[in-house]
Amino acid sequence: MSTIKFLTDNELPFCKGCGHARVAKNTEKALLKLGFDPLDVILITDIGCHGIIDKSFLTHTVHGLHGRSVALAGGISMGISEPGKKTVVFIGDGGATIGMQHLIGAAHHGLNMTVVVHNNMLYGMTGGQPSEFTPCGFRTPVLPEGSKNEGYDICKLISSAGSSYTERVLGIGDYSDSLAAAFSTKGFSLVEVMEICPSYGTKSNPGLKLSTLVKGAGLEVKVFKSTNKYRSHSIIKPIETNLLSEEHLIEKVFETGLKGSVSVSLAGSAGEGIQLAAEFLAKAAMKSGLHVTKKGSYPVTVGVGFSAADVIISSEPIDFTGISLPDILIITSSDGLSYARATAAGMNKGKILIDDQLEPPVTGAEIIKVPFRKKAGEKNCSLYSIFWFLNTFHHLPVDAIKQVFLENKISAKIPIEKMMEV
Ligand SMILES: Cc1ncc(C[n+]2csc(CCOP(=O)(O)OP(=O)(O)O)c2C)c(N)n1
Ligand code: SF4
Repeated sequence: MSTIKFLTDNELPFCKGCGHARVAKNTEKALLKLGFDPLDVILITDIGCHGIIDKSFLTHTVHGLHGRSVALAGGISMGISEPGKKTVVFIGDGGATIGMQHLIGAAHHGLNMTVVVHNNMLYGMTGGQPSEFTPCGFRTPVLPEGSKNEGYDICKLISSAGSSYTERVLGIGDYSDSLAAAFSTKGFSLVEVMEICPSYGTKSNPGLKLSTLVKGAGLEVKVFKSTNKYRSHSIIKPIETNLLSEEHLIEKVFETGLKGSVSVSLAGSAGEGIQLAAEFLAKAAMKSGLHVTKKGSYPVTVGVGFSAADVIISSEPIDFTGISLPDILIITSSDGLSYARATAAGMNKGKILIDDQLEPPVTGAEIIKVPFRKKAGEKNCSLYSIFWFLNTFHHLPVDAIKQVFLENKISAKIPIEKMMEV
């Protein structure tokens, strides 16, 4: 007997009798039948009761915004072109209502994934509001008189949009063969699992049987004929290279004596190269054999206002990418100063490197004024600040940042000597 498991031994997180638990168990059974390894499977869930299952799965898991799991899965499945990997989406009828265009688009373009719709005909997690899947007459706590509208027949919609395998099942007993049929279909497949939420659906509709409800709603329990098979000429082509391939590996070339980690926050203005400077620092650290994380923040109006980035470099693996208070805060403009003022106020140690034309913020950190803008101008002050930082404090070999700079086309425009001035 196989010792492979897809679910942890922890109790599943749903109310007693919730059909979502059966989906999880049938999914495990179907994946086992097909001989998958847990790390061959990427499970994408989103907001709702169905989504809290991801902590129980031993597969890769990604948790997205409500109704956006199919969109996330589209990117993931196109990025991972390795055969033998399986992208599975769990979504509720609420999420499918919100993200219906993603479902139709993914089916239409034959994106490689299986969507398992947990259709309990209401929004479970928020107390039983009706969704676009709620059948006529079905009562929910906020619709005690029963829905006056027909719900969507997602299987009809999706099979006509181009799904390669579409099936509706009643969410009782063993339906792992149906899931296995979908999981082993190339391109887009969908299984709609019909359920009644015990906490809201059953309470509002006492005595109602699932099969009676489904039949009464005119929803056929069957495999739906595909009206548009997976097309090799699909206008969206899978990405040829694998996002997980080693193609973009940055080789270690330099040595560093850094022990532990250093966190660097950069705060400046949009258009002044903050993200590029952070990227150069991150790459220089990678070339020095360190672990690195990099994160950028900027307003939705990307062309104006602040631009900020956090970089952690470390001799040890980094388990958390956030920086609440950095070891080094670099401020290159007044936008950056406004953005970083609260961070500076919280710092009781570390260093703040700030452009010498700015009034230093209130802080317990050491303030070092540097003529970033005067030396390099507004376009290059951020990049210069990174060179200045490494030239002065030597957390990384300066040759590492020089090499990153010279490998970038920016080096054709700026003489490296300019960056090296301290
Ligand atoms: C865009 C958006 N709208 C509304 C919400 C609030 N919300 C959180 S869970 C939920 C209900 C989820 O229902 P469903 O997707 O059917 O999953 P279930 O809980 O029934 O498994 C709602 C409306 C949200 N998080 N995001
Ligand atoms: S509220 Fe309903 S959908 Fe959510 S876990 Fe409980 S029974 Fe399941």
